[in-house]
Amino acid sequence: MAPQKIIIDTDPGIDDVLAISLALSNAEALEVLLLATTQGNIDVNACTKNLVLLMNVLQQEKEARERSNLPKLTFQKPIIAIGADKPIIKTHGHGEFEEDDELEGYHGVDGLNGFHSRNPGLVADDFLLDFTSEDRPEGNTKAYIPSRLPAHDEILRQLRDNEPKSIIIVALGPCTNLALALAKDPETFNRVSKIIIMGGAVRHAGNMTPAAEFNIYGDPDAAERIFNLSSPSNDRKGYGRVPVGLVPLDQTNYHTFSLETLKEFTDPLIASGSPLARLLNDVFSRSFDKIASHSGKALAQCHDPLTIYALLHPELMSWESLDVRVETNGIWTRGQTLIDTRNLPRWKPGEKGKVRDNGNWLHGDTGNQVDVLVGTGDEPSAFGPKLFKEIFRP
Ligand SMILES: [Ca+2]
Repeated sequence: MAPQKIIIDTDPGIDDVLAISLALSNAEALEVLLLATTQGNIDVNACTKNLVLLMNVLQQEKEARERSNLPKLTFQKPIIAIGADKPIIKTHGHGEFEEDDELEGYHGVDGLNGFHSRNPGLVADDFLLDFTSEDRPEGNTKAYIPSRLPAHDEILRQLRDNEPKSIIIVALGPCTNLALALAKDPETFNRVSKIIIMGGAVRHAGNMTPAAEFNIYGDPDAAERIFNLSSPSNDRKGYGRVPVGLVPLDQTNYHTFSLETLKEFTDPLIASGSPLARLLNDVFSRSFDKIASHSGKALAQCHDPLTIYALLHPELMSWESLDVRVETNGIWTRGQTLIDTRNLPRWKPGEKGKVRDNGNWLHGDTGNQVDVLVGTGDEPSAFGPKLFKEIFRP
């Protein structure tokens, strides 16, 4: 069977790096057409720089594996396009409250726990010229095809140039680029076959605030517009429903790996000269202290990698269709992914109830119908070894 064509929208970020490595290591199952960067873990140019670094490392990994007896990496050069540098409506979110700039986040100051400063030269100083200049410097772009279009236009171009319903979009950061593409050309955007979003905390606390998960909090208005594509009301606009899958913290928080698992896989590969193992070991081993100080348990959570894994193993996944809505106005709850937990009887499509249904939560033909990931067929804590096996395929 031909590999599934996908677009990955991403804000790398260390768990994005693992997720993209997982996708590109499985070229027989997934064909990554486009990697679109967005604001999120860090500003969009820094995210792009991290992505360029990853692609350069993966190119080195490809070459190293050619020389070794490890399984070859066979992915085609993806396009990279630079996306949004702020949320669609307001620069709400990270900047609203005074933050302690002395403290770096989970991903470090550069989004890769300082890997750039320890490895200068992996990304050309003028890498941004690849995306803007007519005469791009030769040699910077061996590992990817730089797009001069903004990410949302490149997403639309891919959807236009490929068969309708042949591309899945995977969002590993805030949904800003997706919402921009939808707003610009809804007809073309609705050619997408499915959208899978890492985000939300459905029956679970948030990780950015008590209510909100990071990616949804990063652009709640964009997320809500994308969730709306799953509603029967999108059908009434003439586009049909677009299946929207959500891989929430309810699952991702518990799909983890330990420092021991990381080292068990990467140490021997580093010894045999794997640039990718070196990168993953370097950026993740520096996170474990931070994780332990924050949550008490030194386990790395696999938010983004689990999202790609779900695409690779549809037969293992269980989903529940829920009317998930995004709080776009709350003071303390902005970015919350809300479901109706009132246990009231719901009406069949077309049926009318006898009481007022505030917000149309009970109607059978309104609201969102988001497929929420509720199970992955195994103990979440067993995820780490499976993940590393599918990246390195020893
Ligand atoms: Ca991410």
